[in-house]
This record gives sequence, structure tokens and C-alpha cells, in this order.
Amino acid sequence: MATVNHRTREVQFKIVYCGTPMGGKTSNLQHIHERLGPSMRGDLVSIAGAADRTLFFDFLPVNAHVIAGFRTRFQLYTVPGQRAFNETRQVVLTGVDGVVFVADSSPDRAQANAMALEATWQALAGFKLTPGDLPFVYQFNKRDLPDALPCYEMQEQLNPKGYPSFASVASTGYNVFSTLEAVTQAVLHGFHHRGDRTPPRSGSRPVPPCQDVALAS
Ligand SMILES: Nc1nc2c(ncn2[C@@H]2O[C@H](COP(=O)(O)OP(=O)(O)OP(=O)(O)O)[C@@H](O)[C@H]2O)c(=O)[nH]1
Ligand SMILES: [Mg+2]
Repeated sequence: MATVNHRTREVQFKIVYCGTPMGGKTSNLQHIHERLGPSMRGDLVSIAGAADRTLFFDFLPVNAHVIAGFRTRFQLYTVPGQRAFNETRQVVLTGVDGVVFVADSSPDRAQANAMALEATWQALAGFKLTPGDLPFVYQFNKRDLPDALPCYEMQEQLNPKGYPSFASVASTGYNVFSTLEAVTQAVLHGFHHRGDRTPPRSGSRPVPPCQDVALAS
């Protein structure tokens, strides 16, 4: 839920990157942190365990525009993908304004993707949120893998309702900012149209569907 501070004239939104274990959630935040100048973002806080697996969460604050005299700040979080961390996922998702679901395009990870998606919806249901209640953007990551599943197959399996989706390579940054822009636009759009009974799922600009792309080597 957006936090409005009238004294500092700041609005804060919370975006949470959920998804498949080892799918590339932390890599998204690392790329955003590397590419944005220090005036645009805070420090990246990562609580990682063995072999760089996210243990609790990653956190990166990002500044955005000044809208109607209020500075807009997005708090980006990742949650650990491992199943053992269901409780952590629930804690980090508290007050979420928008979700990015990072799926792994490796064929070996198809089942893990489906399980992670189910776990994400279950966690959101804990807050009485159902699909369509908040901006939800898919990122089909690791498109550089030679045996990556076709995007249409991933869409069919994971995104039958056709929410906004992006084919990405988080390790090089491909479509990391497009994904971030889509979810932040959708969150802002929802905030400005709060009175609406129907929450928006996509941004104010139409988002093209995920497509298989020719990636530069
Ligand atoms: N080939 C390829 N590897 C990637 C890509 N994105 C991330 N990786 C690699 O995948 C591994 C896991 O990436 P992370 O960003 O740590 O994944 P995560 O989802 O945060 O993992 P957990 O927090 O442990 O669930 C790392 O070795 C990354 O370098 C990608 O687009 N392509
Ligand atoms: Mg991680």
C-alpha cells in the first residue's frame, strides 16, 4: 500500500520481485543498481547466504519523478525463491503495490516456475489479493539459454490471462528496465485512479506481449 508523507512530500510504493528459485530476481536489482546514478537510487542491501542464494531479501530504493509536488520513491524488494522461505515471502510481500514474477526459461525449470507462481498467488491470497487486484508483470528470464522454452509456451503455462510480460536476460540487463517501467507505470496509474472499482493491471501505455527475440550475442 502506498505510503504518503505530507511533511516530506514523498510517496513510496513497494514493488516485489517474486519467482522461480535462481530465476534471476537478484540479478534484476543488481543491474538496476549498477545502471542508475547514486542520485537516483540508494544502496543495494542484499542478505545472501551460501552461494549467493537470497536468504531473506534484497532491497533497493529508487527515486522517480516528482508528481504533483510529491517525490515518488519505489522500494524494490526480492524474495527468496526457495520453498523453505514461505514465511519470509509473506513478510516481504506485506503492503506490496506491484509484483514482478521472474520465471526461468530453461526447460528443466518449467515445473519450478509453476510451483513458484502458485506459491506467489498463495502468499498474495494471504492478504486477500487475487489476480487482477494489483499490477502483476511477468518476466521470462534467461532468454539467452540455447534451449530456452518458446515464449508462447511459457505464456500458456504461466500467464493464461495475458498480463504484461517481457523476455529478458537479467544477467546482461536486457529488458530489465522495460519490466521495471511497466510495473511502476501500472502502480502509478492505479494510484492516480484509486477511486476506480477496477484496479488497472497494465500501465498507462500499452505493453506489447512477450515475444521470442533475437538476442545480440
Ligand atoms: N544465462 C543466464 N543466467 C542468468 C540470467 N539471469 C540470472 N542468471 C544467473 O542465474 C543465477 C541465479 O541468479 P539470481 O539473480 O541470484 O537468482 P535469484 O532468483 O535471485 O535466486 P534466489 O534468490 O536464490 O531464488 C546466477 O548465476 C545468475 O548469474 C540470465 O538472463 N541468463
Ligand atoms: Mg536472489
